[in-house]
Amino acid sequence: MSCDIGLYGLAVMGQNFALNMASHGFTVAVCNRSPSKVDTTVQRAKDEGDLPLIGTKSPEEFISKLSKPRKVVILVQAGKPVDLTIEAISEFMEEGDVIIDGGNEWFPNQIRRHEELEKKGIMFIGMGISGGEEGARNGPSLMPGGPRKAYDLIEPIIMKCAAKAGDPEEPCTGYCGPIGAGNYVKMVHNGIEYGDMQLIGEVYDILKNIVGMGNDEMATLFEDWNSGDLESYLIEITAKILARKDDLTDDGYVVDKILDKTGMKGTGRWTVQEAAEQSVAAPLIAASLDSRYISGRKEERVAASKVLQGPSNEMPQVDKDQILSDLQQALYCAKVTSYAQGMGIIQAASDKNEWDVDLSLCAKMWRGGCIIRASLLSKITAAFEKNKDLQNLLVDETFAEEINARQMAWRRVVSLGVASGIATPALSAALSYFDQYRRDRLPANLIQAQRDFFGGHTYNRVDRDGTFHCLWDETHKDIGDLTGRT
Ligand code: NBP
Repeated sequence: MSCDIGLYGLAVMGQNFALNMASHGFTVAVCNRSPSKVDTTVQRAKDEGDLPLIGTKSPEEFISKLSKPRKVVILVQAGKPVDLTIEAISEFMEEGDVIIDGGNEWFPNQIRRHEELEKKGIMFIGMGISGGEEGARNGPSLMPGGPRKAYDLIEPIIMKCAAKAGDPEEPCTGYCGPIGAGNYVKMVHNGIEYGDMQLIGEVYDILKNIVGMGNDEMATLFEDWNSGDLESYLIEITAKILARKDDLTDDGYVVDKILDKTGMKGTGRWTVQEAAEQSVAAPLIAASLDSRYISGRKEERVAASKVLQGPSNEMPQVDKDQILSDLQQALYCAKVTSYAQGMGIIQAASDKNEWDVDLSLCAKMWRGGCIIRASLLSKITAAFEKNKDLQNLLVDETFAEEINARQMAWRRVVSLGVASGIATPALSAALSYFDQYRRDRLPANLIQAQRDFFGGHTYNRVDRDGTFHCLWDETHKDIGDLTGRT
């Protein structure tokens, strides 16, 4: 049998994505470093309806089963294993073939691989995949970046295998841009995911520790929110998580037994690093990353809790209906701000690298299959479709109107957290971002004056053109326009 596509790497993601492609009628050849996973995958293909999938036990046999131009998806652990796999399989490939790495990879690594493979005439695509095991099997969000010619070869396959979303339904995939762009979009997706999760965590903290709600009541609230503006996968699973009883002890809820330490694999950190690299403010994503770092210092926190105190006054009295409505609105505003920051990072990188990433496509691809899927993304898609040059999502007419109208709820939530000693780093960081971004004059004039005072860094004036420096101590006067002076 001559196969349409090959898949190398049969752990959780690879096995499921191979079966996904086969269940869409594509004949798939599979291979893995340890042969036992090949047997498991072949067996699963049989069990799941005799899907067109064949197992191979060596790179040479694997490549020999593919029709030309050959297309191979790699889904092994990111980093060195990808390089080793490319080395092993490319030996048997030829000019015009395509390798697609679906790992969560640091984008410069993909650019390097592209340059190395280009010398052999093999095309390389870095494709971000989101949705975990379930998405890989039933429809993930796929974010490919690489040569257009290579993308055209895989488009018919990925369009069928990606998740579908929207009305009318569309595949959650599309051409992100040249090599690096797809992994970059996926990286920022993960940064936004950190933000969404942290925001929900902060709301949970307020509901539990200020409003005093129990798990079942909170679960019902999240379920209710999931049928409105906040409809999303993460809100949906939060409702389920909160309601889950602990089978292990037959006592209480699982969520209350889980150690309060959040793990991470690095993509959130990359996003924050990249935001700094592109000089784009992404304080909400950074606050989410910082919160994971603080959560990791459990022992220190336990010791600190014995020394440091919160506010000495009683918890503020809250009107329950008011605070629940405020929280819903605050969460919505902060989510929009989070997307504004994430899209800002992608736009800056796209400009710098000349990737020409379409932000409406990013939002469209994230509507289904991935962890951050949310009904809000249809509105974000529409905002960027309406105005390709939208500088910031917050200034889109629809979002501006919504946030202007809901901001008092957001402010009340943040104030309540501050007064109660319950930290809301992401909700607050988003609100501060909003309050800075919406102002035509910031205190940055004073900071620039300080820079000029101690370092002669010069400044521009609001009333005339040119570059100025002031002898602050001596004359307290501007010494004039320095433009052109050496
Ligand atoms: P893992 O990231 O756990 O990697 C396991 C796979 O890598 C196995 O097939 C293993 O082969 C192979 N491998 C290793 Br480890 N070292 C190798 C080497 N030196 N040469 C060849 N193969 C090697 O798998 P995963 O969780 O399925 O994820 C695959 C990729 O997809 C990763 O980049 C991940 O970041 C990304 N991703 C994962 C998820 C998720 O939810 N898990 C979601 C989105 C993206 P072996 O069987 O012989 O040990």
